[in-house]
Amino acid sequence: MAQIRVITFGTFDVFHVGHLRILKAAKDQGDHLSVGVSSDQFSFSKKGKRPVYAESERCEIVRSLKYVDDVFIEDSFELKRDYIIQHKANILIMGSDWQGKFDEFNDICEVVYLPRTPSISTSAIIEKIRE
Ligand code: C2G
Repeated sequence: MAQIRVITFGTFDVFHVGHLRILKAAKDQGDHLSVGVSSDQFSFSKKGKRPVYAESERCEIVRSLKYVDDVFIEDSFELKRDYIIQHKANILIMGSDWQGKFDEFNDICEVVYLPRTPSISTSAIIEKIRE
């Protein structure tokens, strides 16, 4: 049977268990997982602040995970269709905070939104450290 290829995207800044769980859940949907890690510039344009960890460090962390087969830099929303095609993805996984946002790609792959891990986020961790 043909390999099922999964793709997902994220900033993965100050890597935490919510990130880990969605990557595991994404891999569980198929055989091969490609992860697009937001560039520092794209991340700034999405969130209005620079990530704590540089893109090279965020890529290094994500690449080292046993669930992850391939890592690349995500530069923009506009390129998402190209990334899905380049990586031959059959399924796009995103957390439920993106519910409905990527339904336009249903013509080239299955788009699945998985529940977020409650009560954990990079911003909450940064806030906690600040206190
Ligand atoms: N996530 C999660 N549970 C959390 C926090 C995050 O499941 N408690 C998931 C998000 O839903 C997302 C992934 O982890 O699917 C990465 O989250 P972020 O690093 O916040 O990614 P984001 O900046 O939202 O980038 O083009 C889409 C973007 O690249 C998504």
